Amino acid sequence: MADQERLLHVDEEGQYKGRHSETDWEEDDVPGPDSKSIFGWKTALFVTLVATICMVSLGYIMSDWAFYMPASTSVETHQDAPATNMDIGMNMDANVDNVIPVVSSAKISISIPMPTLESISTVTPSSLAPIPNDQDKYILSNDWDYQAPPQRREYFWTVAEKEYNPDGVYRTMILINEEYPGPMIEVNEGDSIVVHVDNQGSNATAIHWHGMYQNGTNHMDGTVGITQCPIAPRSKFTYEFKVIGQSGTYWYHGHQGVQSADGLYGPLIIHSKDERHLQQLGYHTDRVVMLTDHYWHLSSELLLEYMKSDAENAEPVPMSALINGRGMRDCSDVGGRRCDNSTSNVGVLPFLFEPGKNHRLRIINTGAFAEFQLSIDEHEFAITEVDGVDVMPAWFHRMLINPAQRYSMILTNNFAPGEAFWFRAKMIGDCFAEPNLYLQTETWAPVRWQSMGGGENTAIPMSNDFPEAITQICKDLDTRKLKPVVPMVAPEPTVSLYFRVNFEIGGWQLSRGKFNQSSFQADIQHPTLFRTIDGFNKKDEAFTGHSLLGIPPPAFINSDAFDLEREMVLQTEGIQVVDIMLQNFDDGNHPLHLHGYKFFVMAQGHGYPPDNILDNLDVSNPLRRDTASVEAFGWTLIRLVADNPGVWGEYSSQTVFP
Ligand SMILES: [Cu+2]
Repeated sequence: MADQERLLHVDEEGQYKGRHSETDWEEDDVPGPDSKSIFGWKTALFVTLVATICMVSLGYIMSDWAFYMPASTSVETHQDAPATNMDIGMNMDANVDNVIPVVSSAKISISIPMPTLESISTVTPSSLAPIPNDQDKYILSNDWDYQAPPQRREYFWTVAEKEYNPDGVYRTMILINEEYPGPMIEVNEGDSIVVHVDNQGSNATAIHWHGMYQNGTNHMDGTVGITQCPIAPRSKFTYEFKVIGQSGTYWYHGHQGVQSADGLYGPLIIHSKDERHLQQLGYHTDRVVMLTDHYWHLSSELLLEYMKSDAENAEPVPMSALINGRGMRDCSDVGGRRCDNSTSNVGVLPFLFEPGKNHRLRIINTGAFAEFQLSIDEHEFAITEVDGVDVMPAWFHRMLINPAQRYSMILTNNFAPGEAFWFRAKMIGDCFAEPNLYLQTETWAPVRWQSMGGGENTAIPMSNDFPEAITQICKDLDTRKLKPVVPMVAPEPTVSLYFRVNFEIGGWQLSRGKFNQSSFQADIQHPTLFRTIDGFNKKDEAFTGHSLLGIPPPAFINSDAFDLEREMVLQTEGIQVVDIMLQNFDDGNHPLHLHGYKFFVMAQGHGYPPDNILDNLDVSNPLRRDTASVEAFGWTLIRLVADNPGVWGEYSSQTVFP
């Protein structure tokens, strides 16, 4: 099997051939240690797809999907201790008496002037002076062995609270090995990732691997209440899964409550053996650039405030924008908070590039809520990757990136030695629910091209922003011109679904996000996956679908086995091609992320979808990705080849529940 076919499951004509389960691999396809077939792939392809509508955390909408495999399966969890001490953030919707007014000091109605070149230069002097650079860890080595035999890449992580000041202001964060952001995982396709998590924090936790197919390891997806119980404090859990059929830029993050907003995240990079061919533009250096909206309070506090009675879905407004976990605030302007902006972890690291060569930046929005607009003065850049899918280079001046999305950009080589420009990362503040006295929406970093002979360049950029108007509407970058390098025709749908995305105020004046009539409430002690496996093992017809028509239909919302109001489960049998029309009746943009898959983005728009939408789709090679937004009062049509057995969450990734 040719590598490209293997990668994307298409034949020479670009027709979809179906996903390879582990048992499809011939022995010489992926040499290396045998992997377990937890779900018993060999027995049958009896597949169910589940969608659950959820609403937990910083608000917004979630749903799950699941595929199923036959009875007589069991799931090993590597949990050392039973789940206890269920962290804030789950199941709190009906009980919000203990509200802590944590953000009240930030709600003051004045408008905030944008930072100017002068204010940036004076507020962030140390960004222009040499800073001890502890962030080389996000620069990928040119010596990486793409052809290395498959191997176990093993990591040992301790998760714990730490007082930290990413932008100068101290706050409690939840960090891995006291690093912020977390360590980079870098592997080849075909490797196994093994992460030993030791939770020394005060609350429960879990780690989700965003964008990983987890084909055969659904229980390693890291989604509390869907695929696992949370990892209790003082206990350990080992994640182990093999990376098959995907490559590119991904990330991991806490998936209990909104812990990624507390610092619990990092990059996950997968190299294809063909990476340098799939990427159509060559590049000399390769690095990860994470953009984060930063808060000064623990997410557990913000969550209580957000979910309380009468809050009406006013999402917490961030304070600062960070690049790779760093920013810089003027400590005299932070409302008396404990602040030190002279420590070596504060500031903005300059980018230094060699002229005459191309450079790849893997941009990840690791934030909880804000969409970022990104540009580098006078630098047109090519986008060459979207959520792990290599795309033909397309040129842009500005990038819009929503939470959990990734884009690779290539900077080309037409700049002179010694030149310097501003890299501008701006949160689109127009989409914030309310003014915030302390909000600094923008952060800048100098992009410097090495001086003659490779010498140091310490120039302060004097460059100007592009003249085009900046974006004030939150929605996805227009991706219609981004075409996957390896083409795939979107197959005809076998199932069509309509999800109404909305917020509704119910009892006790509680506002909750909904898909149709359902708002997810996780059962953290009996996750969806475990209940479903039990149901199949017992041949319970409520779970198998036999109770409906005597035979399970190809796809149905399973309201027999699951309480529709709190867990909307779409179940499929066999491989189905599922169209989902998401229509957003809320005034906020919602990035939606499906676990275990990439889907086709068929069309997006504002208002109501046109009546003839299905007649006018370009199915020849639509963009595939794992996180796409449905804009305020807009719609998005995605198409999914449901072929990955398991229970998969679909979430609004703004909740940091991607
Ligand atoms: Cu994810």
